[in-house]
Amino acid sequence: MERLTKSTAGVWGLAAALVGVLAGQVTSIFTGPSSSPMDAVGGFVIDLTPPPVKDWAVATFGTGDKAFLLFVIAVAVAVLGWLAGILQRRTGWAGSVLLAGLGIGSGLIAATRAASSPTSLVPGMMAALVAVLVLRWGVGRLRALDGAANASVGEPSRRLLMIGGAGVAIGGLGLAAVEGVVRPTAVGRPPIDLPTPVSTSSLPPGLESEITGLTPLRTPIEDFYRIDIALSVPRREAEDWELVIDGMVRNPFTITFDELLAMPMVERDVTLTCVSNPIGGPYVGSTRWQGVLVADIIRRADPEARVEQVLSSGADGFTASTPLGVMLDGRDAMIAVAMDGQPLPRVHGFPARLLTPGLYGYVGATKWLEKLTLTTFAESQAYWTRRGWGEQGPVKTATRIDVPGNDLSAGDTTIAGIAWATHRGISKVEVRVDQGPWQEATLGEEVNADYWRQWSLPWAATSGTHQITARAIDGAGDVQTDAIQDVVPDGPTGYHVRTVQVG
Ligand SMILES: Nc1nc2c(c(=O)[nH]1)N[C@H]1C(S)=C(S)[C@@H](COP(=O)(O)O)O[C@H]1N2
Ligand SMILES: [Mo]
Repeated sequence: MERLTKSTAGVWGLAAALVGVLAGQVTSIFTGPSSSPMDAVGGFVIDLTPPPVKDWAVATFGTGDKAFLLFVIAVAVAVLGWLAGILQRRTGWAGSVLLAGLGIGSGLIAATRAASSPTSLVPGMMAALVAVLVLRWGVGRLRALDGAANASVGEPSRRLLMIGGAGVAIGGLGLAAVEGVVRPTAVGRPPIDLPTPVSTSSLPPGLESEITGLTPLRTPIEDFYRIDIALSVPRREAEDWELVIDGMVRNPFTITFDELLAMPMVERDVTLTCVSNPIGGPYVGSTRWQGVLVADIIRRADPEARVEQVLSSGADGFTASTPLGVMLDGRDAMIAVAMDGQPLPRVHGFPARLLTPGLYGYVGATKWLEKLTLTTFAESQAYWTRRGWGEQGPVKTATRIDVPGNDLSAGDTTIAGIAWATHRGISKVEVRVDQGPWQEATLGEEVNADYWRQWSLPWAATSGTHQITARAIDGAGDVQTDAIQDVVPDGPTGYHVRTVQVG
């Protein structure tokens, strides 16, 4: 009876690969999250993913796009492991070479990514070593058993298969456990003392107190959307954080977090949204931000006349190019250290991030901020600009209908939602039911031109299917365009239309 069948070898290879990944992930607990083989390879894949595929993933999986990517990588590792087992059985060496190559390859990727150090190589090497040892041991043993022609009548092959299976299961569970241990700590909010806010003015009361289902005027931080290219949340501590200001300046300098906190602070209520937020989508949030004006930092650096943009870099390798004019035109672009009166949560950029009112996040909201380089657009392109997105990203006028839901009964109800045209403000919102006339909605109190505005309109709903359409008019009197445009390359346009069934 042959014990080293093709499938036994395949299962062994798969187990070896997964145990190897597990060893790499565990090692990365000591060498830092950016050295995790899964995250490094994931980040590498994200960087290489063509924009249409990335858009598809975001549209299909939303913020779960990263979990989907990690799943795809895990499946790929399993398949390659299987293959390695079969190769090892046939040749006695090729499977080891394949697994070693995968592990070392992931180490090299980790070591060449932003935020890496030479030790980033270690988890990949460890993964390679463990995977090869497991593969060689298992396949070697089975071969030996096959070689001993009259081996016992017992069933070592089945036992070994079971060991292999257990290895896979333990590997999988271990991986899940490691993720579970490492990740939640990354989303917390380290305790730091913030200077007393300069203004303590409160927001006006929001319409949500009367209209259930309407987006609250201020987004609870735990509900604030998260979009970034970072597979594992960068962990930067306030004590060793530094911001480098360099480029075409007469006075390059570096400041520590304490020095930043000692500078004059401002507090502003600002709406932040993503260029990839589809019409009616969830990637928009509003809160109070506290920080230091970028203009103060720029003035201290003394820029040369040719500077056109500020290229900001985050710890995850992300960069954004913000037009210099926008940072100096009084809109109060800031290096934010707090949102909603609390230190930034890690997922939102702890300890400091950029925030530029009126621009999409990819152009002016770099999280885990590390560097500001004053330069020209020709000299350096930002992360998304290099991938085909617009160089400048002013936020387009948008309106979202929150209520009513899809199913309601005939009678008096309320149509309500939010509208934003950040930095231009919202002067009017109009609503239309089916092909009826545009009706002016009641607006919530204005917070400021950089903040979204709530709106509502009473509606006597009649039975049947209805289409509700909403549009906004910005502070300059410009009506939101109905031309439908996709999110690529500089943000979507078109009206949010909601179809409702009235019973
Ligand atoms: N370091 C870093 N900063 C980043 C990004 C990123 O990928 N990395 N994404 C940007 C994009 S596209 C958006 S929309 C905002 C989202 O900020 P939030 O996650 O705090 O809501 O962050 C911006 N800042
Ligand atoms: Mo974004």
